[in-house]
Amino acid sequence: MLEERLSRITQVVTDPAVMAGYCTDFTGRWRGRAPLVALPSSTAEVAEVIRVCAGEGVPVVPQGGNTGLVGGGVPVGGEVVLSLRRLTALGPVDSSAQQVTAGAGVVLAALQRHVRAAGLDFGVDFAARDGATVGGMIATNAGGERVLRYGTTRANVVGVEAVLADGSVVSRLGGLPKDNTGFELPFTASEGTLGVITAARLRLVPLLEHRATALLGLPGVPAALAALAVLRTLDSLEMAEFFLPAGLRLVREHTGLPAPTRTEHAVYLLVECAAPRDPAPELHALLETLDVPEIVVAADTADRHRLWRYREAHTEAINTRGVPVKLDVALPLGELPSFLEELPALAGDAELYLFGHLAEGNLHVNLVGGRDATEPVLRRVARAGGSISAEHGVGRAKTPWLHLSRSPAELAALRAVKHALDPAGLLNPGVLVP
Ligand code: 2HG
Ligand code: ZN
Repeated sequence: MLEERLSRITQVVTDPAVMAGYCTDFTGRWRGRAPLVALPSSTAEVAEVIRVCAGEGVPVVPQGGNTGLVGGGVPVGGEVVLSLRRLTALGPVDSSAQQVTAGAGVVLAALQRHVRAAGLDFGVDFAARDGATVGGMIATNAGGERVLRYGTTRANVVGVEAVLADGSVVSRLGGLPKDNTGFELPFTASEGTLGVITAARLRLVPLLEHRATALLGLPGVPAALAALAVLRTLDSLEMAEFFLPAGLRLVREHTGLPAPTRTEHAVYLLVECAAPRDPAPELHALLETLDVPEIVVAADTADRHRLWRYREAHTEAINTRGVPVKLDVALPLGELPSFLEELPALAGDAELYLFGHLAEGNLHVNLVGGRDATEPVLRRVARAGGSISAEHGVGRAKTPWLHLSRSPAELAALRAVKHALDPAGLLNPGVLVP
């Protein structure tokens, strides 16, 4: 019996009440059944679990912090959930190489605390930092709030260790920034379909403790883009996040926060600069040259975090309205104004909440209730030369729409790679690869 065989190798959970947390996603939209959850505590255990499941022909859904939003980490019916949460080893920070090795189950906030204590930082940060894990971030190539400065997770990984579908282990944790011994196996953004990431060698960046944050109230998206163009002349710019009045109202109801500005504005742009020396004087001087109706400047760290909260609390505030359809899309910046004008009509009778990462044209289109507007919205994004999945991944949510962003030749190549590495379709079936 599978349960018996796996229990001999590692920790196994079968209690339905405990399993529920592994079988349902954060939004409540994606849920399924699993015979059990396996919680290995080492790479060797992961390899053993994979070997046993392969032998029994039982598919496996790898799962990190279960903060994903596209149904890529929860079972549908009958897959074993392979949770990597117990792989929490954190190696010493190598200050000369500016690197660290982290287990797949290390939570982003724990990684941040660990490397900041050594005067360094990790270049990726986002609202789900207290739950998201290193393995999941790599498997989805997570983006977040600092992409304009440090790139997505891909740019912050030197190498990974992973278990393949046959239970063999591939390990590139040596930390060599230069190593052209062939092409890299494509684990980044593979969403658990090609291998199970168990650890990673991560690139670190200098810890910039001096920060300056401001919230701009603007008359529209074109004005926000104009402000962004000027702000980008600052080397210290690290964050340019936007939200709209509807989302702000929801966040305020949910958090009890007061209005952030004197009057309501059509668009809010949250910007943050970080530098080795106080970036506030240059940010404030630049802001004075802009024609912006209202600017609120953070007075101290607590105030900075308060301003962030208006943006970061969107996801949890939207959940209070019901189970949202989340369309995480990206468009070329020049296409944003017309897309946003058409969006309410495309959304139909659904409640529409919109926020995201302006510098990458990454919009989080959240729809609650009404008719499912996924198809018209994604088709419109594709027509504009955008991406149907900017930073959350494809998961189960976007698989039917992948052809809108990838050509037939690309889809055939994806299938060929999947087949080569996982011929029996053991790893995360139904996710990403159509
Ligand atoms: C964010 O930017 C996350 O806060 C979540 O990517 C987006 O909830 C969402 O739609
Ligand atoms: Zn985001």
